[in-house]
Amino acid sequence: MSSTGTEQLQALYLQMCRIRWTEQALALLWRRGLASGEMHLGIGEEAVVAGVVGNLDDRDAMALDYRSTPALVARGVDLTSILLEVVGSPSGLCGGRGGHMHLMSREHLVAASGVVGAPGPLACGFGLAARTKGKGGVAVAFFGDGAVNEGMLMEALNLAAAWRLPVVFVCKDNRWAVTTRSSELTGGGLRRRLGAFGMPLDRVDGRDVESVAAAAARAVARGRAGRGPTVLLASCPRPEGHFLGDPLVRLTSAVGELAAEVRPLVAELVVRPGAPLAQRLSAVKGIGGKAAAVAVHAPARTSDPLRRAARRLPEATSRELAVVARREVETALGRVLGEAVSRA
Ligand SMILES: Cc1ncc(C[n+]2csc(CCOP(=O)(O)OP(=O)(O)O)c2C)c(N)n1
Repeated sequence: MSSTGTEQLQALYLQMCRIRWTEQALALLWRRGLASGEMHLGIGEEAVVAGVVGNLDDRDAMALDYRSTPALVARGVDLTSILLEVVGSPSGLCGGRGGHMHLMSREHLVAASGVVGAPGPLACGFGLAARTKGKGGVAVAFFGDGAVNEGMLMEALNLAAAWRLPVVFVCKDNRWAVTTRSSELTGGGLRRRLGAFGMPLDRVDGRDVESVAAAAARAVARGRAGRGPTVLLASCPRPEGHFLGDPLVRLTSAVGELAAEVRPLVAELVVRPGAPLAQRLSAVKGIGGKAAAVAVHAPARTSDPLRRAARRLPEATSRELAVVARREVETALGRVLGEAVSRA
């Protein structure tokens, strides 16, 4: 690997570690009951996010989904202000009003939405603004595979293609939309659907940060040169499932933990009146089938994007970078926990 290549990989790995520890800090805040609502983490998406965002500069904008914290971290948004926002502090990034799903930073030109598919139209707006400014800026939209079944995303792809907007559409494909396999509800298939608007589509292994960074560099260069939008289709399994405490993941990985919760449901199977037994059994079979699919498609430890990147670096270097990132996140977390205690 050239020395520039090594430096780039080191920078990307540091960013991925920052993202991972921040997501773990969010998990800790949520488990302690300090962050309300569901918690959607981006663990597993580190390589996609670091690889894409590493190609952006101050001219560029990002439209994010509800797994937005990784991209905010990679963009350089202050870690403490992100964590404070998630615990609802008035000193948080959005004054404590956004929660983890609706984060934004005007200064960094980033905005997230809990509405599936919304990053598409938002990125078109950002892209149009960038083109109007004429400084070569691009916009990036991050969304999941389930979002391709939202009309507004299809319209955004069409508009970007028709107007040759400088937008990079990044589909993070984990193959699931909450509890449904995307392949079961995406007519025509993901790749053909995303590639149907006449713009280039680059398929990448979303666990390999260098492949993502190279593909994103090509897509961003096209946008900057006024050659229009690109789609990046990045596969990236997520070990935590849809949200923290995902029952399907727990069903397959922590059976003992769930036994107490499942027992009353089993008892309900024979309670009358209610649906016919055959119908009830068929529902149970459906849940079992989904759990089996989750087990079959569970990401292997070897597919962890951080491990993959670390293996490409000298061991001492990767360890050192991981420590740097951990310290940064621990400092931010310490401040947030301190504030939470003094507010309580
Ligand atoms: C317009 C809209 N419809 C439905 C939902 C409920 N919902 C939240 S996440 C989700 C699945 C999205 O799956 P995918 O796009 O693959 O993203 P992932 O959560 O896997 O990252 C759905 C249907 C929503 N938030 N917005």
